[in-house]
Amino acid sequence: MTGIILYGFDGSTYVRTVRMLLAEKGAHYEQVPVNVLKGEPRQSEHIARHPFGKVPVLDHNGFRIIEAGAIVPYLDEVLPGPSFTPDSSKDRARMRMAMSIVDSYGYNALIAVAGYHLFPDFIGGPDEEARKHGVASSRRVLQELMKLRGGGAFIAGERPSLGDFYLAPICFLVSLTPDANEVFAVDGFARWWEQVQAMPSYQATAPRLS
Ligand SMILES: N[C@@H](CCC(=O)N[C@@H](CS)C(=O)NCC(=O)O)C(=O)O
Repeated sequence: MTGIILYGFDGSTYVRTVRMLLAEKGAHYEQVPVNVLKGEPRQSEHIARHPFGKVPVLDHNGFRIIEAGAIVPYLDEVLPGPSFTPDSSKDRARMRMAMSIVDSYGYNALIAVAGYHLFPDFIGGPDEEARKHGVASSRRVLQELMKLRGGGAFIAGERPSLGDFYLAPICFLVSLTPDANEVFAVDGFARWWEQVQAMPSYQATAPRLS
């Protein structure tokens, strides 16, 4: 028994990042499906876990961790199985750049596109200008992420890393939209996306969106 509780529903991209890693590690865990689209992260029960009202939250044998950028490196270190942190300093830097770029510039851009088509109410109603801006910003983010790769199959080398687990779930949501072709028409993206979609951990964590 690993003593892991993951708070957050399957539709959350950051929760899927954690789930992909847990799947790769073959770890058993309990999941409490705090639903973002129903506003559940902002209810007092969850604010007690995460004061900024976000998922994922992780509990490991009573040790509480918030923020995906802390959760996934922790799990990668403490769980047995293959490591998803590259051995070389340059590839580790690539992985960390990717995680930070997704956090700082990628998530909002890509979620503006996904949200416009898939959950407009959650992003304050469909806003055509915001969608167009989101498409342009998403392309810029994907261009930079594909450029920082050192020629490997994945973002930080020939094996998947935490950087790929950060980017893949949000790309999945965009892939369901009519803007996918335009957003994904970026040098190097098709090869990366093909490799990611073939990963069992990606396939095993596909959310059922109703
Ligand atoms: N900085 C946070 C971001 C997590 C995040 O944005 N989660 C989204 C779901 S993918 C969320 O909880 N949104 C709830 C809300 O904004 O109301 C992390 O790295 O964990």
